[in-house]
Amino acid sequence: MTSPLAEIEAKLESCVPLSFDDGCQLWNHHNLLEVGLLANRVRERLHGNITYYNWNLHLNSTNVCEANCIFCSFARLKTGMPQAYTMSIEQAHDWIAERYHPGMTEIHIVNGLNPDLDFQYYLDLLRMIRRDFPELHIKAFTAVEIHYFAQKYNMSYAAVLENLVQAGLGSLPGGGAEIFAPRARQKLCRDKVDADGWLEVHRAAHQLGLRSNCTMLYGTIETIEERVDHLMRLRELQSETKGFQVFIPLAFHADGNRLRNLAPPTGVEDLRTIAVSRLMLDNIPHIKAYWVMLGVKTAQTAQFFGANDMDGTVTEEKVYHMAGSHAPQSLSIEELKRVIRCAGREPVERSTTYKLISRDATAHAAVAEVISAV
Ligand code: V47
Repeated sequence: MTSPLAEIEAKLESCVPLSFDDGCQLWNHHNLLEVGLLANRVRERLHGNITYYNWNLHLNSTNVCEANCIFCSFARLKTGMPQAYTMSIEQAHDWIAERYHPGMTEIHIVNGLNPDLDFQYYLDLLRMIRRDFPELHIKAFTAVEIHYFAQKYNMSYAAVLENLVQAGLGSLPGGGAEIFAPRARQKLCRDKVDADGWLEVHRAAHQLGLRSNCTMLYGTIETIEERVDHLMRLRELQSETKGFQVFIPLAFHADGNRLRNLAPPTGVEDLRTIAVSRLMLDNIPHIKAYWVMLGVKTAQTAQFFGANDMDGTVTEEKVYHMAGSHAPQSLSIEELKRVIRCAGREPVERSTTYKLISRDATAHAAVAEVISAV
């Protein structure tokens, strides 16, 4: 008897992109291991035994946010509300200085949509980091924030991005995509830019030569069809611009937000989402199992279900910890390497844009050998 996944398998073997129906079938297929095996084959074809990580730091310089997203535990609607905060540039400097170590390569910045800040604040923030921490690549501001700046300060997306790049921006993170389908998006985050706008910001960034990441929030109220639609829309833009470097599925966390009565995604759903993403997004090179969001143990397992990246040391994360993540606040480089090795993969340090970072000649030779075998 032929396997129900035989047709999909044949397409994967001849590198034919999967269809909408294939995506739904993979999500509904009863046997997670069969789906995982297909995803792992693609993952190993692309990346061999390598799992990437980086040495990074997170900064959220304000959590004041006009958007009232019902899944969010991090934001506070107005300045002055309990737990609302906005760092001055000096405070942001000190926050980074307290956590910075020579050798770190990236700072990841995501903020609320704060009505009380002018554009100069963001330019000053970037300039301060470029001046005082020149080794850090600045991956900052989701497409939702870029759209907000464009509207509020009356500029085109390209003009916003060009100004930010001149001040030090290096690439865009993938947040704010949530779920593109209007039915779910209206309920989850009606104040945010819609799907077309989110995609248009990334298109504008790619046209300027910037690299960016992309995400999908899963496990709230979306249907399987809406997830597949989301992946296909990302794949479509990627076939046009080739600017996305990594896809990061983001599992819903329920503590402290208005969807707290929803049961969060289980481990099986987490692994299946990683696997289906790897299989559907044939033109996006990397799939990240973000350990803060999945927990270290599932992120390790995900390395055999399609993922080839764990994210980095992170160093104080707020968005997921305020929503109930029990993962540690940070992992050291040694811990990251250990958990990747224990998962049966070869840890390789990367820059934000997936350039190999080798801190000694032996590591360089070992990695060159692994890469040449792929
Ligand atoms: O945009 C917010 C999501 C995103 C919750 O680009 C939630 O490398 C689940 O985008 N449950 C921010 N998800 C995080 C993000 C990210 C993280 C790590 C790496 C990169 C990258 C990007 O987190 C938000 C939203 O989609 N989010 N609240 C929640 N309760």
